[in-house]
Amino acid sequence: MATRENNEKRLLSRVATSVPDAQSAIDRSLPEFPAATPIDEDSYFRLHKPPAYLSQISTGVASFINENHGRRRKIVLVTSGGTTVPLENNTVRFIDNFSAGTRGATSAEYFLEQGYSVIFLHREFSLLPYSRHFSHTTNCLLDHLQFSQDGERVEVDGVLQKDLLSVLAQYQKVKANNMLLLVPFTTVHQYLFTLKLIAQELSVIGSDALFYLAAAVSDFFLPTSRIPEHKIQSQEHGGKLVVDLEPVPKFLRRLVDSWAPIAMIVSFKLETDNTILIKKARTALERYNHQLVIGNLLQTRKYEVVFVTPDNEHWIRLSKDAAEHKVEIESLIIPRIVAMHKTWIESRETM
Ligand code: 9Z3
Repeated sequence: MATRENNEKRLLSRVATSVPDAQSAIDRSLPEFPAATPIDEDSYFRLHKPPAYLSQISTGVASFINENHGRRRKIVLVTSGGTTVPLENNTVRFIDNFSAGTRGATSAEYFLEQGYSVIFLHREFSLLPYSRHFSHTTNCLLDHLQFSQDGERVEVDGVLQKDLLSVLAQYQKVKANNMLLLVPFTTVHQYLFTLKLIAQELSVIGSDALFYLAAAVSDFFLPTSRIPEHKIQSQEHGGKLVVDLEPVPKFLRRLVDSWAPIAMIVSFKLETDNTILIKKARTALERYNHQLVIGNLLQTRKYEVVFVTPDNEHWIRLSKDAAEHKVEIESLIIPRIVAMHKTWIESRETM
């Protein structure tokens, strides 16, 4: 088992998504996309080249699913962090978004606590389960380390001792049981291809698979055929930078209809205007016909979310007291989803 885990790790550790693929510089053989027509999901995958490392990810993911499902564990794909849209092939500039991956990394921990195995599809260098507690902004580890009396060892100070003991115990248990697989992405293009691949691999476990799509996915992208190879020069086009983006294909439709038709799918809807949140979440649910949309506002996402299902809307809120005691809203979200997933699996069994 350890060898298999090492093998998965070795394969995935060679994948560096933030390094641009200079080989695939502008490909003029690709037809130009019509500006006004939305690019549908099929043509996106037909007209764009998959990332070169995808077969490595495929091997790692297949082995992880095989082992974990063999141990009768349910598997959740958690997506996390923001996708980028490169403006140049040798990427100097790109469009990004705010997400640090807090929702995804936190949720992954609560799924693991519930006995799920987790494939963590995350923006490279964004927050990770467990290590997130000691990032450079929260509890910078170096600030809590000190030399032992003999100066030969390093010790953790009293402030962090309790937290570190608890996080380390959970992390080591998860590692020893090979329950967490980290898969990186950087661009929206890499995200879409990797999501499709993992969904197809997960289809072998049917309703035991759960999708929890918390990544902040760009709504717009620049087709490969229009990305210049080199850094855009400031004197080009009269000194202006005019970016003409296409809408990202509605990949959720494909996920629900064909990549993972039997799995339970949870997506997030992010808005900043509270008057449209529920309406937008319900539209997404009706359009894609999946099981749950969790609506959240940028401003309050850490304290309240709304579960939108075909026949219900239900707010989950942290009380003031809970928020002050640093209770995480994901500790309320995940047990509810796990219960819904159980019902989903039972309903599929009786079909
Ligand atoms: C979310 O709404 C996540 O909860 C956040 C988490 C990105 C707000 P943080 O990383 O933030 O914890 O700071 N994710 C989904 C965002 C998204 O792109 N949704 C699409 C949409 O709104 C649908 S897939 O249309």
